[in-house]
Amino acid sequence: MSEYLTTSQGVRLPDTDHSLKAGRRGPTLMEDFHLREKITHFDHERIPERVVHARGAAAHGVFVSYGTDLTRARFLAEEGHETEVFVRFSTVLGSRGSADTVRDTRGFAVKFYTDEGNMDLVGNNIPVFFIQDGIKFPDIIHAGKPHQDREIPQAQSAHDTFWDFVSLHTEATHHVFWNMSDRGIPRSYRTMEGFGVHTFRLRDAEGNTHLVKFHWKPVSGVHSLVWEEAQIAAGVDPDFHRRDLADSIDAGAFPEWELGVQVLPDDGTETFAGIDLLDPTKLVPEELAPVVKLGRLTLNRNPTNYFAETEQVAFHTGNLVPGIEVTNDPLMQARLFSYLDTQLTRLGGPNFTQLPINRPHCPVNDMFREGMHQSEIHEGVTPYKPNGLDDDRPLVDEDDGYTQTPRLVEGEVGRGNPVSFDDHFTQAALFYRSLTPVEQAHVAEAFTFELGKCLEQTIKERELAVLAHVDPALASIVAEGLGLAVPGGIPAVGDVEPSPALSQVVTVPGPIAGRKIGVIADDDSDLAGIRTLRKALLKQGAELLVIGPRGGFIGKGRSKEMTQRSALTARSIEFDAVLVAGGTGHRPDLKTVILLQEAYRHCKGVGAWGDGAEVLTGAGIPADGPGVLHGESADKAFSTELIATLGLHRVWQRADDVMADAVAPA
Ligand code: HDE
Repeated sequence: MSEYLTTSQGVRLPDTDHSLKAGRRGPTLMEDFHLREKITHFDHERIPERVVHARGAAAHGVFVSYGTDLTRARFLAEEGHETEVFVRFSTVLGSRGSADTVRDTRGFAVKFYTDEGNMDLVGNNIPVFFIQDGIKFPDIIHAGKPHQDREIPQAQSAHDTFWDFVSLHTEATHHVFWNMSDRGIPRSYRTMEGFGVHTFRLRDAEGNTHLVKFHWKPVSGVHSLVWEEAQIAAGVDPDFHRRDLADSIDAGAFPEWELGVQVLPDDGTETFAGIDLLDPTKLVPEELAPVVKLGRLTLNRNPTNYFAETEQVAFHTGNLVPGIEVTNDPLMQARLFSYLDTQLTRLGGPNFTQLPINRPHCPVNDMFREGMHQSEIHEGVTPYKPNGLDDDRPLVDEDDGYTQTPRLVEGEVGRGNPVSFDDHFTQAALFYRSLTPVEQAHVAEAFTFELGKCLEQTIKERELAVLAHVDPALASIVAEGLGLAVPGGIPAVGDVEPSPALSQVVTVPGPIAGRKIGVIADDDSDLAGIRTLRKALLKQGAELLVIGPRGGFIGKGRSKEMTQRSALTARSIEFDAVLVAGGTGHRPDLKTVILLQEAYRHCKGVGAWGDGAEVLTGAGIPADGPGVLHGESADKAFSTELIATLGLHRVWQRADDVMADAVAPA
């Protein structure tokens, strides 16, 4: 890289601020090759955004294997084996500049640069999908994207075409329930589970096989936002998740996940406990097949250039290494075609695998030459096999090369699903009934909101009928919220065995690394208390931010503390808990009141030490409300209680008081 500014041809430039003109006030000359080159490059700086998953954020990291006998894939089989990875998270529906916190499925795509070639696990944060057959993908995406005429609404499903489609295409029901649950609005990428969705086949060195479902389990626990918070964030900080990911890596609070698999017998039936494993609208409850951990992923480095890395990275479900195979799931089969195909246009030709972010970290010899943007200068004259001119090189590896497990394929050619794909409602009911009451209330609220945004009455009525199939009680709450009648005479799913693993609500406090705690303070506040608290939180990897009455410093004499936020720049969504420091004397202004009330309403830890409690009372926060913390000082007892509250993520006991009305208005 030159120290001096140059043209693309390496010619040094004395001036890049003025174009070449005939006279100071004269016309610009064609002769100005620097102007023309600069503008031409600018004119072509955008590539087509991804048709889905356009909005994303990514990070580099490392995967360390725990070792397993299940597969011969070295990066999993060998204990302690380290593999570099690049992970891109995304929303599905929105354009590249849309907000992070919209209600949507999140992509969770992992590229393992293994020493046996690149392996991509292109998953989501939801374990099931809208469609059973890839041929329906354009339909669900066309329905979910903004309306054809006005191109609104951006990045959301709360509109007629989405609900028109899913209410008719009932195999989407299970996925829709996940989207309407808290899973549709994650707290951060750090607190999201990931799923491979499809059933995969693992093969060991002896040729033994198992069917598996991949899971990513976040070390920080699985947590979400509440809907109002997500909506506020979409306006106040559209980069909410992207910022959180980058900030936590910068701060050394590295996001971590454990990779695991549910192991299922490969007995030729491709069915487990009555569940068709080739149906991507079905999950296998963890209570029936526990997740066996295979290794740990740590994201420890931010990209240095968004375009070169996050935008140009190309994941492909067909990037597999020996020992990991796909199954006949018709959704996966279509994906195997789609990724490479879309990338040819998005990345301008067949050589995008040579881009630094896509290039394997092991030696490559694919015999491919030519094509747009070829950046290698190959040697030799024999990019073909067999050849006699180069001793028939490159060699083929008959022992360790990628092979598919032999499997018998026979059947009549035709279009249609097996009958085992017919039940669209039982697993939606399984999911819904496995949630705690507060999570169920969120689902009811989300359906009511989304259908409330639809204009066509018939669409609302049709979706209510779908809900009645799944759970009549839910259907009647939503119907009441919409002011419609509950559809009658619809056969509903009977008893199902709930799967507690599907709920996100925790009863034992989890880790709080990466969490943010806002402390409202002014010149009179107990700054020593703030420092003690900050130390205690830092030990847990959490960050304390001082919210002052203005920018700069607060405090008197020599004791000063920098304010990270002022009343104007602070909004509750940024914090996992909001406290008032002892000694804080100022009467709560409107912004402080809103800050505290939002935090309280969103069921976050709220509290004060010393006479800071008066600010809380002034903001209308009930002193004896659930999860309202009080301390004489910011001592150990206070920080211990705060850490435990944060570890539970939210004070859900409060939800009954503040949210019930929103679900079913009188
Ligand atoms: Fe994708 N999907 N998909 N998808 N998908 C793409 O590939 C597609 C599906 C997923 O961060 C595209 O390079 C079809 C399921 C993620 O770059 C495209 C079908 C799951 C990402 C494409 C599916 C996913 C994509 C868009 C039905 C979860 C973002 C640009 C057969 C298991 C990857 C691109 C990234 C991206 C097609 C279904 C996850 C068009 C045809 C199921 C995380 O090729």
